[in-house]
Amino acid sequence: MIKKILIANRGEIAVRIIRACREMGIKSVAIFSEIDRRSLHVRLADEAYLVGPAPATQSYLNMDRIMEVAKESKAEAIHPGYGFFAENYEFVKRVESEGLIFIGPPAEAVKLLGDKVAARKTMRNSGVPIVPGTEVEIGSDEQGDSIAEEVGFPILIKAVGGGGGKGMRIVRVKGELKSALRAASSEAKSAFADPRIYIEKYLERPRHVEIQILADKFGNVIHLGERECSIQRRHQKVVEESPSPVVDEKMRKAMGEAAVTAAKASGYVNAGTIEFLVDSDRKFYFLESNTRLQVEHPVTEMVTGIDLAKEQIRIASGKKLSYRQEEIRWRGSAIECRIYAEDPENNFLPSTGLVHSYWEPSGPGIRVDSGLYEGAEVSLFYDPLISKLLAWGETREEAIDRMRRALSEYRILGVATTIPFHLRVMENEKFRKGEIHTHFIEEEFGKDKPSEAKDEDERRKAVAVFSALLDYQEKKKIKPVLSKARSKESPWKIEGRKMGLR
Ligand code: MV4
Repeated sequence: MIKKILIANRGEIAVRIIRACREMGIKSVAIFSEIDRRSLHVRLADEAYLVGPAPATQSYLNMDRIMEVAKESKAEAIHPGYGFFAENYEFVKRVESEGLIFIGPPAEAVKLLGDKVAARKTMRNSGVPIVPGTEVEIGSDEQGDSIAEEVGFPILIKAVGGGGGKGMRIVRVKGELKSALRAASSEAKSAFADPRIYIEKYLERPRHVEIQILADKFGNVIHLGERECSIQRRHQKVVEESPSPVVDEKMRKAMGEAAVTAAKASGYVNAGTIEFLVDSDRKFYFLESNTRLQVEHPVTEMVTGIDLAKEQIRIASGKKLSYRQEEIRWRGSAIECRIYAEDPENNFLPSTGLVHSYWEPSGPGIRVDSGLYEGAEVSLFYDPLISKLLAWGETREEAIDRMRRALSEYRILGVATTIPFHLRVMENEKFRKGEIHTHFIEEEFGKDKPSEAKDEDERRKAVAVFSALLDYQEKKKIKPVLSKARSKESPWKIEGRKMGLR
């Protein structure tokens, strides 16, 4: 077994991996930037090394420095978490060539699946259903024309090097095709340094359902069922759950088998995800794959009881899978709310500042994966995802009720968060019925939100301001606000002056 792992990441995912290491008796090495000195991942790791200034390009994306730390700390393996170097072919190559273990798939699988056209080809050849479209990049306007005719409008132009929604263009009529092909290609060139584009049939309001897989180095591949990820806003996932309200046992088996085939066809090893689009007839099509541990992996952990981070480390150490497919059992329902430091009242504008008070929810069925603590600083340097709140229940209804309860207990003061928005999703009639798709948020919350929800936001804000004040008084040992009520001046004004606000 690997004895020491460098975690090339920060925040909640670094904490998650350090926890797995600690449980397995493996030493953990954290890296941190100048503004992350006091972070939770630094405090929890066995060792921690400064890698550079706050901007990620100079710290968490500084390949030379990270390799240097790996050598210096005598780590045998590197876990990339998600984002940063997690799906970077050059990084995986470098790690492999320096004789270290990359905790993830082999470089060649990262390369193959990162090329969307090559991935589609691989899937088609092995019988995994793909969205109708091309398995070649578009070479000319004429070729684009004939393919679009064949596929039928509307079509979607995608970037070969893309993914995650960047550089896509919907074309509904033939007349718009030529200029769309041009625009998409130049966008792809500047975004991914790769101008190649291809065409797919555009599916209206599909669901996004993905399958978690595990593959060891001996060719054993199993799936751990699905995650429903349709609730997203501008290609940023907001809520994920397992099981999906549309997937039954038969469909899970069919999708799971397709995902296992996809993994085998691409020489996949370690934990991975195969994404599918599901249409209104519940037909599913391969979309793309994610060659990493995903943000939403805990919903699968909660329904299967399998620790995915630990399983990744075992696989990378050369162990066989701990489970056979027949041993996988799913129990109950799990939901994740991704809490972002963004202001839902202000068009989800990123919010920054000092987290001056922090109370996490707990109790039955609740899990919090976060790097937050009182005194933490939320900056614009990194991803705005600050916490993942998960709820498990015997039924989907119980999971939703627990999630509402936990969201209402959660207090993060000092930065605006998406907690109030999540409460509105949990209370939404269509969400509760499981009637969700990839355009759910724009359709349900695009317009003015209902006034009741507004009142609840106001109430929560007032509670937040008041508890911040009480908290401040307690720390400074000053007299309570309310004892000032006799004064002619507003108590808020007096307290404000004391706090130096004036
Ligand atoms: C699609 C699609 C409809 N038809 N492909 C967006 C992210 C990228 N990974 C693929 N995406 C889509 N591809 C076809 N042929 C709709 C989307 C899409 C989407 C997919 C998954 C989750 C959220 C989405 C939101 C908007 C569009």
